[in-house]
Amino acid sequence: MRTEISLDGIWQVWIDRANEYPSMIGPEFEAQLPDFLTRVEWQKCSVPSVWNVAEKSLMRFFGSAFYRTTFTCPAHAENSTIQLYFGGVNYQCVAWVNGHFVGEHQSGYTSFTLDVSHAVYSDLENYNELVVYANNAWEHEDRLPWVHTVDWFNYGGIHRSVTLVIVPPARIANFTLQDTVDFGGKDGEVPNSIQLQAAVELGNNSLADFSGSLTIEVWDWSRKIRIASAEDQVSMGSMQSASVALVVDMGDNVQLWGPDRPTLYWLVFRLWGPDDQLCDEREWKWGFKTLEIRGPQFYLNNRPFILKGTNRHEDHPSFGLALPPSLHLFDLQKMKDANINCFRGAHHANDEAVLDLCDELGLFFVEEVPAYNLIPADLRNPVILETAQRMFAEMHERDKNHACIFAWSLANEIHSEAPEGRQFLESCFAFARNLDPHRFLIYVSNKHLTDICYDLTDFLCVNIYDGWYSNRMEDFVHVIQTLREIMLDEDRPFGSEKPIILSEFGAEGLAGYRSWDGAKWSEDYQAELLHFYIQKCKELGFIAGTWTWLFIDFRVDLPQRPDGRPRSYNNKGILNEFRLPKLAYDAVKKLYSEWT
Ligand code: ADA
Repeated sequence: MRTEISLDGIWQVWIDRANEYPSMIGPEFEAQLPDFLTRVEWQKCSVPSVWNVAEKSLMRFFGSAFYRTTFTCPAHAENSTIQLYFGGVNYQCVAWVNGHFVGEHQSGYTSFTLDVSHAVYSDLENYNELVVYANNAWEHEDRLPWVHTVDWFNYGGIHRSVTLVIVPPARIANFTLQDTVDFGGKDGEVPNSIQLQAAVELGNNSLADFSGSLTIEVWDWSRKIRIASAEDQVSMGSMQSASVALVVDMGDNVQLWGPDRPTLYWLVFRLWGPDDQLCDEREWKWGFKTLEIRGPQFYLNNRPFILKGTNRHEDHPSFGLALPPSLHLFDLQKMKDANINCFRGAHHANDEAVLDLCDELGLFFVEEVPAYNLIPADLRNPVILETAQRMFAEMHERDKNHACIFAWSLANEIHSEAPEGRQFLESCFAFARNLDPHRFLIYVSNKHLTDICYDLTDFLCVNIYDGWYSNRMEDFVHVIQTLREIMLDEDRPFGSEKPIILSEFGAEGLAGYRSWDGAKWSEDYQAELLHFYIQKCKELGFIAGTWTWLFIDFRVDLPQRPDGRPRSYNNKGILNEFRLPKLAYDAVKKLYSEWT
């Protein structure tokens, strides 16, 4: 049977302070490994963690580190595939098990799996030694977003969980879920029918042929009852795979998922062998819903829906990027308390725990590829395009079955007013649409009236900082109204009428700085600006939602802009970095509670 064993805990680490191993090292390093392991002086560290918060000298260390731990395989792992699953390493990762190279991966925020079957000890009771190399250097042209300065911190290390996975020979390799909630074109909140489709990929990693069956059960865990099921026969040759499409008619005893009532159903997939022995089992929590765009509005489960949102970076002074699940829960609960129903993970794939919590709490999540602030030279670079597409594919593969996903965002503030931006986005949209024909695809723009790509996106996401970096806060209204007029008047340059949301707007509010005259940098000014923007959007009547920038203050690394980022922090959070509320938190909470 499938087994997952967490390897999180206290590991050993050696920081390459002298930059002896500055870049990609691969299989050839194997020969040096035994000497290396005895030569260097190891320290204790936690995994997950980032080295930057461990000590002052490492805060701005951008380079390499080696991690080391040991693990045992359970006895029943014979004939199984043995994998190591990494939740996230920033940025480049190379791994060895018992001195044997087992693989490498490059991407700061997406998860990956390495097959280590060939390297673990055969008796499976011995201690196995795992060595991991991580490098977050800046100088590589193909490392998104680190191709140039970005407005968040380049933390380094194994910043998410590591798990040992024992996969049985006959396995449920993958599944992709889709539901059909049919209201029959009528108003009302009760659908005529609900159907679940599951495209399941199976594998037979043994020398014998496989014949058996695949079942799916849908459980209402609150009532402890099974409410639907389906099954199909399966046969696979030795070392072959198979695809099975299961369709489950759910009848009418299903509650739909949404922020007000995030009802999840427990799906249990089982693969049975010829004499009904259980070979493999996978479980998932699924929320049934229907999301539509009708002209300038979103519809959730057949009712108009307004995105009352924010943005969030994964950051904390004590944890850096490696936030524990309890802190994710704290943040997301404070969002719910502020009547927030959606947020964008700025500007990259988040920890899986975040999406699980969004499913459970009823928060829509927008997940983004870190194609950030790319300039025309970047956008012409085929290596960067390939990296962005690979990152989308990895993000989508991991998170495609979450009820909370509202949209996939393919870029943020790239030069989408330039032909190179158009070319880049056309390629990214085509690539993403091919992998995901159903969910909303967007990019986030700050090019306002000069943007030439709005016809590509399912809805407009506009970043505006009038009243902070330039102009007066009132000036944003003209931009939004003009966008709307262009959309309606000039033979649909956007392709069609579509929702417009304000995806970023805000002001720096230094926590604790109060001002009788509402001076900039004060909490008072920040609250006033957010209040003005949200209130105006409500009055305009055609804005489909707002995502304030942003939820928490976060660490940045812009030494060339010390005046622009006091404390080396971006202070536009409505909470400070220790999650204490500013005046703006209460302002947003009140405005969102009144926006119906
Ligand atoms: C941009 C960018 C954000 C942040 C913000 C700001 O819109 O998308 O990452 O840098 O500006 O605070 O200026």
